[in-house]
Amino acid sequence: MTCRSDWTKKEIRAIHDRPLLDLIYQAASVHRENHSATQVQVCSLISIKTGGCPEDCKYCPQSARYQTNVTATALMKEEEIVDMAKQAIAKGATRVCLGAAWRSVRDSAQFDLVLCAIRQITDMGVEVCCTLGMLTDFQAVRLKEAGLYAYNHNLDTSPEFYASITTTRRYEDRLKTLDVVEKAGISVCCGGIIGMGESVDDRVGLIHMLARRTPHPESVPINILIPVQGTPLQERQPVPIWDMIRVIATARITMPKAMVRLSAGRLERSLEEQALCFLAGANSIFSGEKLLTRPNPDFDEDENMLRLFGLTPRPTFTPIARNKFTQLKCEFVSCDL
Ligand code: SAM
Ligand code: DTB
Ligand code: SF4
Repeated sequence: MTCRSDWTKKEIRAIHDRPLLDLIYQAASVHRENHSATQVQVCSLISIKTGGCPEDCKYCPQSARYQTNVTATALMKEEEIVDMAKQAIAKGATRVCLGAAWRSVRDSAQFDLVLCAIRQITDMGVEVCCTLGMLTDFQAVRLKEAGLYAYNHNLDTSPEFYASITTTRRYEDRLKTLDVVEKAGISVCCGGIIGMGESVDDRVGLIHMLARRTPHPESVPINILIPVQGTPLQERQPVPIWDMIRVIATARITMPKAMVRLSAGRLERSLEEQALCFLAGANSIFSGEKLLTRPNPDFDEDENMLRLFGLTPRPTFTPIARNKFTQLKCEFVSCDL
């Protein structure tokens, strides 16, 4: 199947609104044509710098503007990051995502430390992803040279609804960072959240923005809002699982080759509900008892779930062999910051 980037909103809305079981059937068919339907990528998140973020994303417990139970911490030490990654890999993660509550990356000893951690984790033979906020071209090139496989930077919702969620940056800033990432040859991981009070048109609008990119993002995380006490979205009621299934299936049909990641919000969902999400085309999860700050199913729970469904963890995309240039760079920059 060829990947289209000329989707109209009307076409995407028509897919989204199909009779539910018909939609799931179509998404499952597209999934099987483009992926091994028995493999699920198991990713692990490490919050390397938690809280104290100057941005005002209304869903986020890490924004310094809201009184949540998150305590702002300094950037973790390199050895700690690498140790946590080792533990996650030992438990079966094949992709490790490092998250920092930064508005943007600053060229500093802190960034050098992150680069060194990326090099070391890449050497363990897994895909390394990170999400550090906005980037310059040069920073993206340095991340690529360090071996970074992917960069996560979500559009979160439609361009129209975005300003109701975040006011400290514009949608265009997000799009610009995605272009910077792509230009540096780093795989794009970009998705959104459902359950923030957006309309169906906003969900379609988000998928439209993603599915019109050439190429499509290689990874599309779909988060269900975790309403966090102290954030402006604390009172949001959970969305019905059918809404999540429609969004996953629509992402799968419009972006057939993407990894569609069932991200935040799984802890509150039953096995039956998660099984339907996999059937509708999700083929990746975050495992481990913590996301960035919120609880999540642990590795053992997920291993049991995958076994029950007859699914197996997907091997990594990356070659284990280390890039010579990366090696030279790592020796050049001190890793004992
Ligand atoms: N600061 C970086 C940024 O904004 O790109 C990276 C970290 S941010 C926490 C990564 C993503 O996590 C957000 O774009 C959002 O989609 C998701 N997220 C954060 N808080 C969430 C919540 N309470 N419920 C669901 N998803 C959430
Ligand atoms: C993504 O889309 N979801 C992950 C990852 N990318 C970085 C983060 C989810 C965070 C959930 C809220 C928390 O743990 O603080
Ligand atoms: Fe900061 Fe990212 Fe949270 Fe927004 S989503 S407040 S940028 S950590």
